[in-house]
Amino acid sequence: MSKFPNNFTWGVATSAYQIEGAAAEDGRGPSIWDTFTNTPGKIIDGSTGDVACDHYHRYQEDVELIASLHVNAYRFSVSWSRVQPTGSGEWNEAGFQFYSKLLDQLIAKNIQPHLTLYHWDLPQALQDQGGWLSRDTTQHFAHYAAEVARRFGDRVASIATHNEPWCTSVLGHGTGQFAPGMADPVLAIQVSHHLLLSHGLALQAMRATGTKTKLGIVLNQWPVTAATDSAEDLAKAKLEYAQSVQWYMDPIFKGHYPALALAHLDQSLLLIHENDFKNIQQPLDFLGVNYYTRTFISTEHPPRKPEGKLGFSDMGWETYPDGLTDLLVGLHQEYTLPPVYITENGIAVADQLNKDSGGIDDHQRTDYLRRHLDALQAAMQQGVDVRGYFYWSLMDNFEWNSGYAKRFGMVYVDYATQQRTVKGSGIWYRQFIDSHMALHATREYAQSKTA
Ligand code: IFM
Repeated sequence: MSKFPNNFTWGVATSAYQIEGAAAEDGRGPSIWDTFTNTPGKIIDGSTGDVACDHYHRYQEDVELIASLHVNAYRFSVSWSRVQPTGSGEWNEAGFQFYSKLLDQLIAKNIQPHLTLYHWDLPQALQDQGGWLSRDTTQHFAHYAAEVARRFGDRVASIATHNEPWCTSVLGHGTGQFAPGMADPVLAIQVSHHLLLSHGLALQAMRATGTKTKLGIVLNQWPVTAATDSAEDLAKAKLEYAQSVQWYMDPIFKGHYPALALAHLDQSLLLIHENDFKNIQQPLDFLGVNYYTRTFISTEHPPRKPEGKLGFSDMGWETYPDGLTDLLVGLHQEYTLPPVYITENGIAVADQLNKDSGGIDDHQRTDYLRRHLDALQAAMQQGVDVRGYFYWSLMDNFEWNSGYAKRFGMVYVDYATQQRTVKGSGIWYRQFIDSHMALHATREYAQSKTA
């Protein structure tokens, strides 16, 4: 039985570059992902986001699709270079119009829009000036944030500054798997600092507009499990948690970096200005948590692997719902959290369209979803103030360096025809939301009769 509160937010999520397409239309400037995908060898299937799900042209149909799932919220991101082609200077009115029409459509369907400002697609012009390695980018970001808040603040339920800054820092600058494709861990640390700073500056710039919308950030997080009780495994697991989770949480909630992580890096290489932490540690209206799996640490050679009792996704990620409970309860114990939203949670499955039935039986995804919703309830019962859940993703889309080879959607996309088909998991989610609503309606009715 659903123990989620009556006013719980039920949503699905996407991001601009992964679904929009229309890469060079109506004045959109190139972003670092356009450059990266057009660099041979970077994307597994050699694809780009030039067309993606063609959402730019099909947004009306897509809003109908969202509504058909009976969710009450939709999380999406704004492509910075669509609304400001060079990341500074001129605004592109056609770009703003697209999002404005999307918002109108969502609101008309009673779906709350949750907007993310940065889901990894930095305008290429800013990259040419140093990208996130340059402090100037933090100012440009704050300027962009304020403009979006001024224009859309009264129509969106929330604005998140960054999505998963860990990915921009580590995968974009530390390992080079993501745009802009730099592979230097020292640069990655500096980038993480600038991302955090830009978050704090953007929050202040948005608050200064007087917007009443809820402001926050979205972090990808995981609990870290040591493979054994050996001192080596335990120490490495602790360090990994400090470097990935606490590295972002501590500056935002405590105003400094975690000492353990600092002790493991050459601090002379990290440039921090006076007042940076003051700027970063801004009060948040919400924290977005993206959870997919835990991190498993083994110092043995070859390393031990998790048992994976519940299996692995098509990305090779272990299905580990208890990790969601552990993570949230751990965060709740360590920090004074604002209301939390699970802004992403989902699984890639090698879905096949059943030619006979025309449907997609993705029971592995349904099982993942059901178990994670149970895990979320368990965290809430232990006192974590969770206000909403967004499944990643609404539909199959461009999965970064995996191209179109991995499918996370509740809706199947046939990329040749752009036909969308709701998968079994989407039907299950709709029924789950319906029964949750019906339960509350029944409770309210019963209460009104006994009052
Ligand atoms: O597709 C991504 C999304 O853009 C950010 N979070 C993880 C998802 C799955 O890899």
